[in-house]
Amino acid sequence: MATGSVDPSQDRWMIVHPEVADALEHRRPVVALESTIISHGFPWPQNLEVAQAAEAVIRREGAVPATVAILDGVIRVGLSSEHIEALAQRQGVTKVSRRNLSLVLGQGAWGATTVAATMWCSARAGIRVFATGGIGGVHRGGAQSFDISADLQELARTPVIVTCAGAKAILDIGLTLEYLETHGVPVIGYGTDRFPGFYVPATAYAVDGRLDTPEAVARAAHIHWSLGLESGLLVACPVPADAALPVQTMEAAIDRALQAAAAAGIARAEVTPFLLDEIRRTTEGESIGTNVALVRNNAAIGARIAGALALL
Ligand code: PSU
Ligand code: MN
Repeated sequence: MATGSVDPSQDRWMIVHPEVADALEHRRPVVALESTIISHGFPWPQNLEVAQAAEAVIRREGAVPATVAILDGVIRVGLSSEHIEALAQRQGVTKVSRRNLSLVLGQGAWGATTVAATMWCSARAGIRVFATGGIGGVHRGGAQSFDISADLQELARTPVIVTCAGAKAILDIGLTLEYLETHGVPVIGYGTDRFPGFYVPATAYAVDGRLDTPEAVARAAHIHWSLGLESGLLVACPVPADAALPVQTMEAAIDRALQAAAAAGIARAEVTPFLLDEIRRTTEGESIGTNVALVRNNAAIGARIAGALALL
């Protein structure tokens, strides 16, 4: 399998944490985590709590967590707890996707990696599983605005399993799934036939296939990559029922957020953080508990999949 991974000790731009490097070398399960969720997805101090909770869940499931971020112009795959705390407290950290990765490294700056950038870094380090909250997608009105997250292109070209709770309803879920279909990305429903809706366990849209166990997902990925298909696989995990939000609450909040974004002329990389922030404000933080619960759930499932993958 072509992984694009390089010898970490030879790498000028990427430092793999020794614990992560050791696990990879001995084929023990590793799960990557993104950092945009820390710098732009949650406010302080919940951002620190969710980052620590995701790592703890992965450890409890017997895998090694590797949070990915850029510190002082170097990609870090695996952060110390001091690094995580420093990142969570820091203001003005650049949101980094594939397009601006080299620019932020060249500046010696700090950067928070999106799903796209985290996938790319994971593959380069040899990590096969990555857990997040929700992926980016095609925004509502995307056919006109061309606002399509780079996360979708990355899923199309980078061989990493991504566990998520679906994509937020701020997006056009139908167009997002059309895009993934065109680009050959398997969309797997983890214990569900329907694509999950982030705050809610299900949307009206069907997945490509339902798989009910970590072993089944690992096997699907193994077959996919054995064939030489180079894309990622999206594993969509419904938010646990007891943490889900009422659909009406969310739809109303989303409509208000979209109107506010249009009124303020928000565009490009600011769109997603702006909408998430608006929703958080207008649901008076109610969405945060749901968001934390689904990240933990995706981290646990990711760790189990990594464990199953390590046995193949
Ligand atoms: N969805 C969330 N929370 C997030 C994001 C998405 O519920 O924090 C972040 C992820 O890092 C994702 C990014 O990769 O937003 C997508 O941004 P854009 O739409 O600009 O590609
Ligand atoms: Mn965008």
